[in-house]
Amino acid sequence: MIIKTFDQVANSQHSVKSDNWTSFRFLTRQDNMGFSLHETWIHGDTETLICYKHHFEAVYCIEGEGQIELIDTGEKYVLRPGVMYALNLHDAHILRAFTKLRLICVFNPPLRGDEIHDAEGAYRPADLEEMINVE
Ligand code: 9YT
Repeated sequence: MIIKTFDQVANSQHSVKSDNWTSFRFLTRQDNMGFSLHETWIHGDTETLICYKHHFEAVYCIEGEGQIELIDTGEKYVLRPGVMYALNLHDAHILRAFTKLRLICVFNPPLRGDEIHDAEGAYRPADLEEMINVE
């Protein structure tokens, strides 16, 4: 069994701060669960363009008010506690946080734990990460 507390994760290299968000990665690739599990805080009054080309992500909102806008269709969805969205089509979207959002995020394949978004709002594919680590 694996048990980790928020404080342990927050004080580790698996706590990652970006311009618009801070992500606490409770489970990462090294835990060999087949997915990673994060608590992510999206900073209030921010807009983030995201397109996870190489990953699937499910997101469950537990705090805050926001909105997701799909780039392809312009559709907008309310984000508030109790709402889950899953990016099953690698959907390009804008994540708007009207207040600080607390989100529980699951990634498949799992993140290594220290990633931040590239210019396109994506993380590198896992196999590329492994090649870089071998070099
Ligand atoms: C909802 C979302 O994708 N936010 C960006 C950060 C990411 N979820 C992460 O790595 O925790």
